[in-house]
Amino acid sequence: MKSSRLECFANDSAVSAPDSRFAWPFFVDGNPPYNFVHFPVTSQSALPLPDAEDWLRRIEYALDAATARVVGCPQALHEAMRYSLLGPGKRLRPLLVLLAARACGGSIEAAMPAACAVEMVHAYSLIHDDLPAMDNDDLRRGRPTCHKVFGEALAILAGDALLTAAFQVLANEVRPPALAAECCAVLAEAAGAGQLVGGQAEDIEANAVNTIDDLESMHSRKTGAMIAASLVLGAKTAGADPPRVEALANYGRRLGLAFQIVDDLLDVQGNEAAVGKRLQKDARQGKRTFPALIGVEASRRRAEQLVAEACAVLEPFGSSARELRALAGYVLERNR
Ligand code: GRG
Repeated sequence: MKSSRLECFANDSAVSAPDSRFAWPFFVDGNPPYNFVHFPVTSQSALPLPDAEDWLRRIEYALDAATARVVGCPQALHEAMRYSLLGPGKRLRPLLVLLAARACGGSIEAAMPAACAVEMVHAYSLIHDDLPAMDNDDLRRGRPTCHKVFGEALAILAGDALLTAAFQVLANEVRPPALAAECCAVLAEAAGAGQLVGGQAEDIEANAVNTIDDLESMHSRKTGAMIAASLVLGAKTAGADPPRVEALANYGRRLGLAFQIVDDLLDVQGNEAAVGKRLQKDARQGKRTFPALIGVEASRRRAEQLVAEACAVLEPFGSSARELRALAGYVLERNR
């Protein structure tokens, strides 16, 4: 029997490494850094992408490799970081990084450090959001939350470490260094006090959100900014020109808001086993949400409108953005 708390995703069958187009970060000093562990991706097959499993496996592999060894890291902290980072999430943000890079003619290999970085920041934000001082949740991605497994103090530190690791990956792995610095600045802005953290602060502040405009503004920062930043990072690693970067940011802002509206709808209408977290919490806490403010039907129409606008922005990209269009449809239809 395995003794590690990570046993829930360990799978002993070795799977060969993806092809050589995708080198980073599999080799350290010329050697594979660890025995490849294949994290299950079958539950994600609802993604409307050709080769969805292949995209996701590459992301899982890179996330695993990027955190396989952290020199000096105590074992319990390492396990807590990997428990949350490698748990069965949808990987929407890293996928957006890679698809944006593809839409701009870039390579997956060059975009992968940024894909890992956004998922690290996202995992940190989920750990901290679940803490007793914030949303006080016991279930995330269908499993006990990080603080329920590792304790509150270690969960806080695991979040801190993942946030820091995100910038380390960008700084070390994005080339050339000027582009790495630019990517750090993009991610810092999206994750910082004006966007993700600021949006979260507003969300927990009593009476900060009263109108639909307040709600859209708060969620644009809390949810939308990281989604838009994912697209910007993918575009930048592909060397896209400023109009293309801005078009993808625009797509991301609309998609991010639609994603949040669907999140609110899932809280009302979703299936807890599929969504993997406690539902009906918003209503119980009297939170301002899209369905609470404008009703279920109007919320769905608003999400559909945002997705249509997001897809319209992709017009200049032609067929190279077909996966991004498909992903926008998935955001509307998702059940988790
Ligand atoms: C603690 C700074 C800080 C921020 C927390 C992420 C977040 C901000 C709160 C999570 C609460 C929440 C339900 C937000 C709505 C949208 C959202 C970010 C959902 C979670 O993202 P998914 O659905 O999760 O992409 P997976 O698990 O699939 O990665």
